[in-house]
Amino acid sequence: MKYSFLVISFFLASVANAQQKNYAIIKPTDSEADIIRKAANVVPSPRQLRWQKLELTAFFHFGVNTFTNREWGTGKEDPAIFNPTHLDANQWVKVAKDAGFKQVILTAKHHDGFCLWPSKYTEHSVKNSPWKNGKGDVVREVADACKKQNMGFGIYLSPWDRNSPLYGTEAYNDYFVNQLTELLTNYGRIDEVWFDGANGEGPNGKKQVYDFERWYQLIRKLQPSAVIAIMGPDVRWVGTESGYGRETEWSVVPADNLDQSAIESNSQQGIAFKPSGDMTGDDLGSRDKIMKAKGLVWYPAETDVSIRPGWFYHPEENDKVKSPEKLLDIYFHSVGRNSVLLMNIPPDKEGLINEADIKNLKEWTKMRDDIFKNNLAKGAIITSSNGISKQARLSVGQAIIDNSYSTYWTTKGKDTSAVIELNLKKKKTFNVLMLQENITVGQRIEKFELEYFDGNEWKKATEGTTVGYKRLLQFDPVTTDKVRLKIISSRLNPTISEMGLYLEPIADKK
Ligand code: FUL
Repeated sequence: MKYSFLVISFFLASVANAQQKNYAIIKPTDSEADIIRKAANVVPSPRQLRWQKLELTAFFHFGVNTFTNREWGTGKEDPAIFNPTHLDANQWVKVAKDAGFKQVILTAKHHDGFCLWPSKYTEHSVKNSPWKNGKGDVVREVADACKKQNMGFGIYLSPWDRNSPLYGTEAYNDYFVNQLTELLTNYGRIDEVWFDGANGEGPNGKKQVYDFERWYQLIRKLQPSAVIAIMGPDVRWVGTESGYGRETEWSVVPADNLDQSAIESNSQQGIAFKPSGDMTGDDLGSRDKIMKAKGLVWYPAETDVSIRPGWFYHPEENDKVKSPEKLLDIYFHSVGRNSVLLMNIPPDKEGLINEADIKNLKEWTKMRDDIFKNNLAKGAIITSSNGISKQARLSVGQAIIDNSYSTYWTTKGKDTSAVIELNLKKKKTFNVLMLQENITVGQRIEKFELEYFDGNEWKKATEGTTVGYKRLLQFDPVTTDKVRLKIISSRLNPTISEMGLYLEPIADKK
């Protein structure tokens, strides 16, 4: 067999990317091939790409509920109950950083309306609490800790407010804009704004019609690099709070409300409205779904889950912190299923992350380190009959095991299937496969298989559907000196940025 290593300058690839956008409008006259081509060329906006690469983000649910031992506050709490004795935001951020998280999100205001910063627009805030004699600002402390420790910082601002007397009237939207403005202008860079979907009744029994469009525009203006999550245009809720994402997870999904006029004119080739349509079913982006679409958007999944049964700290849950094994399983089924994992680690009444959580986070981190420190594909001789490397000076093989996301393998011509063979040079045992597509080109792979040579014949080790930013698969251990990745189908040319083979030590179950 002849292998050809065609090397193409990276420059050409970046020129192609410049024309790609995070949406595509489908015309009634588009053929099946047109729709597939459009779907394969939808790419993340720069803010979405930065967010996707974080992989792990941490949630801090903290507020009056921490002191009342509730999950949803009433809005009638006395601010005097908010009194953490040892609040240390640097400890929160360090715990998260040590566990591999790259960004944190703080509940600046939950449904009770209590603000963790001294907002000018309400009395229901830290300014009327005994904590630091009413001079404290939790948002400031967490923002500063993130800056100091080089971590991303995001805010959760609950649209539902059970305290504000304005809730249920148009004036509440102004109130919300005022609070958002405080948060987006006084604390440096904000990387994520998280809007929850809850829309209950306020103190006057009325529900609010939220003016999301106005809030999105404000965020784009004041913090253009922030992603707006869940009730927003950039990041989609995966659809469950279990920590387990979809097996087949497309970041490109149909949107019913794509309209050229609603598309951002300024930057990032992105949309500025929340895509509508089915965002919680089992199949969001298959060929069948996209064929019926009016438009397509890059709308990636975020998997939120709490390390404890509740979102807020409750002392009686100290022995119910998820085990390191459970956290690892969640990691494989969230980050490993083309999603960002947003894990909640709620600080306790003292204002510290509890020892019980720290212990399990540490063990979980060690387990991940033990698995992923040693890529057994490293040093392999890699060949693919129809492959090319999209980076000058790199061979096809080097591009997928060089630990650099931007260098990648793809196919020549118009090939949508391919085989990449790895000669490991000596027998190795592994039971985890890691694959990454280069999503700056698009998400394309629809079906793949990993095979190993057992000395006589090729056998299947594992198989999967979508890859996206990252796919992890666990399987029964195999020992071999040769494996091949078969890309069986793809929307246009597939890409692989990185590939890994790892050995997950199987726990002694005795
Ligand atoms: C939910 C809220 O009601 C919970 O309290 C929590 O904040 C979770 C992340 O979102 O909808």
